[in-house]
Amino acid sequence: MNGRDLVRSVKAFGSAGAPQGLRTVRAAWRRRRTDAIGLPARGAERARVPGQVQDAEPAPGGGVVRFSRSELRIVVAVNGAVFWGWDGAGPEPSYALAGRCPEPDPRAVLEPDKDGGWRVVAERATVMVSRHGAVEVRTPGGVTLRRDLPPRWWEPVAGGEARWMQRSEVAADARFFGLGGRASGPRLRDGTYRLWNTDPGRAFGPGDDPLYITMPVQLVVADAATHLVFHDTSWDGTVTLREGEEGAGSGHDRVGMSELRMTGGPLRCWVMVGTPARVLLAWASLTGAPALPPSWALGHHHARWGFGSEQEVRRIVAGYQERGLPLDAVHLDIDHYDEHQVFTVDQERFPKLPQLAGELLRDGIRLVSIVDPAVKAAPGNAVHDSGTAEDAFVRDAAGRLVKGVVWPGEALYPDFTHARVRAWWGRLYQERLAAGFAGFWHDMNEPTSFNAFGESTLPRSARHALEGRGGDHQEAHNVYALCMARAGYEGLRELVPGERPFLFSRSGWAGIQRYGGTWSGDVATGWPGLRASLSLVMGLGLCGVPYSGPDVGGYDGHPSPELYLRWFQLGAYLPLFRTHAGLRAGRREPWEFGAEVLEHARVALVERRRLLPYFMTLAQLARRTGAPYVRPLWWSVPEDRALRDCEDAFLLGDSLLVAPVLDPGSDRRAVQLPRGRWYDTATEQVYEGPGQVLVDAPLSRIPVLARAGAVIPVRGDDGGIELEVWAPARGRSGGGLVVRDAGDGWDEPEIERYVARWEGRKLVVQREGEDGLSEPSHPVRLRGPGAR
Ligand code: MIG
Repeated sequence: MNGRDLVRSVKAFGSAGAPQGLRTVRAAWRRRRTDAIGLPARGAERARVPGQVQDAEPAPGGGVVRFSRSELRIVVAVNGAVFWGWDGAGPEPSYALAGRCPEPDPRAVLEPDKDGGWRVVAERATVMVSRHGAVEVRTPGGVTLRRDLPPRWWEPVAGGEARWMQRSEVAADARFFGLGGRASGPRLRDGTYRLWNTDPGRAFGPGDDPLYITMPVQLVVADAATHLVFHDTSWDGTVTLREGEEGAGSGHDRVGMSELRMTGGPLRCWVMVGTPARVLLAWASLTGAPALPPSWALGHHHARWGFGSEQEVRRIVAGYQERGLPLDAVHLDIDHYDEHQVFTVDQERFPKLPQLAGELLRDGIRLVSIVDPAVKAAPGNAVHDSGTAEDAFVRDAAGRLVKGVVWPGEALYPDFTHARVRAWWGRLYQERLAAGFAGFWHDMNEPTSFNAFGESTLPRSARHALEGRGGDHQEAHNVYALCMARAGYEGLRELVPGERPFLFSRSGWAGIQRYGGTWSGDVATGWPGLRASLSLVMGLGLCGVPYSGPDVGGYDGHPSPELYLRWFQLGAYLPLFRTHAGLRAGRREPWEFGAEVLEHARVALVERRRLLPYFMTLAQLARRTGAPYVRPLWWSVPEDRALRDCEDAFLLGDSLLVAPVLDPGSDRRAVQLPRGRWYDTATEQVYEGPGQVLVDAPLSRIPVLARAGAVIPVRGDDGGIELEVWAPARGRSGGGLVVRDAGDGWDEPEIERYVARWEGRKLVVQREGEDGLSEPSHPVRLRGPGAR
């Protein structure tokens, strides 16, 4: 079967021709056969718990507590994060860590506790270990945030990887977030969430789980403190969550519960305690600062699967230009490949790609290319041949190449867990650069194979290098896309040292932010899909991945004009603002939905362009602090219960509150406001928080509120920065940061700090520097009634 046939016959890989039942049986059989050879049966198992405490041995930052059947290593690191690992597990090796494990904090010491237990007291958390191996994390004030019961292992009697289970209790008021990109969040309700990156094979909605990016990362928000816990294990597993319940009146509290079951890998975790901002800062210092996108990547992107030719790309670009609609990037999907083979161009339909790229660039528009990992299994194809020469492709336990089926037909999978393979792959981007591409869109990297093995990925017995340690797909699967992103990112850094790479990836794992962002995958067109796409962006942000966004309009089908517009209006305030859809879906250009939608979409596009300096500031702050651009309303007040449960609005940085319309037929919506004064940015109407208010949401716009006192960098008519200053309430002051765009290279831009305050009846805006206050470096525009 070649790629063109596939496109014709496969809508999604769930409908490849044969009846579903029969195909599943056949595929399951094939997989069993493959894994039967490569994976020995587990056979009988023995259960184990740590047993009684024996003794302990201090070491820098903590020490080792020995139990009769296991030992626990605890290290408090200098960034305030606490590590512990059972059975002697240490923090390294790890695919999540940005570099070496941070140094131990010498001030943290292991000391005996009551009842035969031990404890480590650190600046931000105390870790108590009971004599049976329960591990408790407390705030410095002594409030319990999390209590891990003694873990349990099941070991195959004949030897091999142990399965394990870790049950934890959290406060009755705690709420769970994170676990990667989840369609039903951002608040993770009671249920079981799987940790296995998965292409659902069709457009997904809120009920679909897992999706492309899973991570054993939980952010737990409770009155006493917020904590992030990361179980650094890439194996398949599940997390079962049950929120607690606070006793009303004299009733008893019921604690919240999280139960992690893993099919293998080390039982080790990191815990970070503090405010949400502190926790994300510690997380970024552990797993790496989010890559800073080039400024153009913060603009508007337009994609579709099936532009099909250079003429069509030109027609779309002209459509934007004739209507005066801002456009910053055009993405080419797999239909521009030759026979769906990655790192090739169909010369018939895209004969002069470099020339097209040059023309677009003169108008400030970049070309972005999709990059699929699987390589057509066809000798004579250059990528196949150079990969073969490098011995780059995944093999099975018997040493045979593992073949999957993807768009080019039978295909091989580079083993990105090998440094040499990553280096080879990274060099291939040279072909893309020569073709004129400026950015990269990694797809199908869960990795996906069309049902060739019963699940839509490689057989679990497939072998991987795992940086020389050796192992199989059970361990490598979840980090496959992370390693592919590393390959692309490092390759681009070598090929174009002067420019920040732009890449975003469908799949990923903890640490993917070091290399780029992501997008929501094939979100189903419909109002539930719109809601799911916001859930993914917020949830990923809380896992340390700040740059993402949905397929505006949804991936499949035909959105109604209203749905398209509401999605467009939301997308305009998300880090990745991209219209995109699948091969058979309806069009997604803003002018395809009637004159009214076009006018409103234009307003959203123009506003996005005006806000670019603010987006650049947020990108810079994300890199420096780990704080996502898109934040839940409770970001700086996690103890506010009403905000903690609010999922349909978000803060964009510190200054703006965005309340998208997520339901049809609305022209007003309720907004839960954090404390303080807020202005409707369209009408300047004043609202006072905390509390719920009703705000106008006509078809022409979604409500965007500015925090009183905010100083927001925006693009003025001449292209320079202006400061939009929203009047603080009388007697109060405000301020804001501006991080200027220093080009698309590596220069460190200056951070400008502004304060806004009343001097009598006059609103004064000044720049704060080391030697006092000075005139602002940009023109100031005062906003809010009574400000001028
Ligand atoms: O099997 O490249 O999520 O964005 O348009 C589908 C074609 C493969 C899935 C991606 C989607 C992309 C599509 N791809």
